[in-house]
Amino acid sequence: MDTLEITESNQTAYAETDFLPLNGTDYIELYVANALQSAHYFQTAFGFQPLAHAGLETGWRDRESYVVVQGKIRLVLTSPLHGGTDIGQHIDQHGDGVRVVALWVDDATKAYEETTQRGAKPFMPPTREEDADGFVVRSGIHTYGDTVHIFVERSRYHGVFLPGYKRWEPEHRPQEVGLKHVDHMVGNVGWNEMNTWVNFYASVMGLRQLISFDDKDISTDYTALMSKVMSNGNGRIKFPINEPAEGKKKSQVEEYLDFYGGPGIQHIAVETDDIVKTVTELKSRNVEFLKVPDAYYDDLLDRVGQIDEEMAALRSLGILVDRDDEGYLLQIFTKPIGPRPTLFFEIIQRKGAKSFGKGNFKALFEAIEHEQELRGTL
Ligand code: TYF
Ligand code: FE
Repeated sequence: MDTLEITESNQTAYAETDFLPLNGTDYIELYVANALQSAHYFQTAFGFQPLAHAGLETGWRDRESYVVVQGKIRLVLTSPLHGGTDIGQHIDQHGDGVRVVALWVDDATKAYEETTQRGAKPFMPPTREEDADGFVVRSGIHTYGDTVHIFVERSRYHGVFLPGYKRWEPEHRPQEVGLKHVDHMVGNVGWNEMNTWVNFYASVMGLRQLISFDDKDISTDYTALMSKVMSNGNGRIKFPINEPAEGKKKSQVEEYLDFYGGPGIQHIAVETDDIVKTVTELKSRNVEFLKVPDAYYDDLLDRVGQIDEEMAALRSLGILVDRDDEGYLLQIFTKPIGPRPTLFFEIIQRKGAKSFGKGNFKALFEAIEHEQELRGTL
């Protein structure tokens, strides 16, 4: 299988030919039934800080959004204000879920032209929005399912978030938990659709395949999937794409597709530089994580070698460890954050490793199967 590792040396080559330079994730917008309560949850449980609000008070009539922030991660929680909206339709079909993965660019007009010329389905033509704090230009294209990418050009904007939003300053602020930035965002697509979307990200957005593994690597008795990771040249945007594969029982990706009503964002991986502290704090706030069997830790040191963290702490918190050629990583997965077994979060700390925890797939997927069994969806 063809793989292309992005190294220091070919990274420069990309930068020169990059027709779509991406500076990073700008924001992630979720369509949710109750934006106020979702914002409260992300503050109280995950330590996000209140940033901005727009709604009736700011002149919007059909929707309201709360924006929360932690490190460089901005989440926008949006709800409709009456029936019959596209937002309401999205929530009815998918439940609370990610509608927009917004990407920070220097030139949103060029981003739109380059991607639509290469075959992207237009979502929003370049649009200038302004207020007293300056202006932004945003444009957008469709990706898998009902998910869209919005390109955000904000170098001439100095306001709190985007034009039209007001600073949101509630009195009480739960402490941050140490989340720094988005590491990767994974999409689940339909049967045999992985390569279609890999090609989309390559040809339309100029991303390259980072690593790949097939169902022999990652099928356990019941759960099977295939996955390829697409990355941009500077590595700030990493989009693994999963498709279901045949297994003995229902694939976790198929379960997602059934409950989400089609392709969409499966997990958002956020980076911390102290995973033991972050996970301890999240657990004290009742964020629930998948649990691997205790036996996982018995031969952990044999598999990953010497690590800085206390084994006892990792074991008691259920944090997973994997090593690659360049270092190691620590990771843990929340349970789905809503009623449907769809969207969840990953907390990751990288200590040199640039991979995705392949050595953990067996233990992780068995833990997911255990949850599927409890749900009766296997
Ligand atoms: O992003 C990744 O590839 C890892 C592993 O359903 C993973 O976090 C892959 C599929 C999945 C859960 C985790
Ligand atoms: Fe991940």
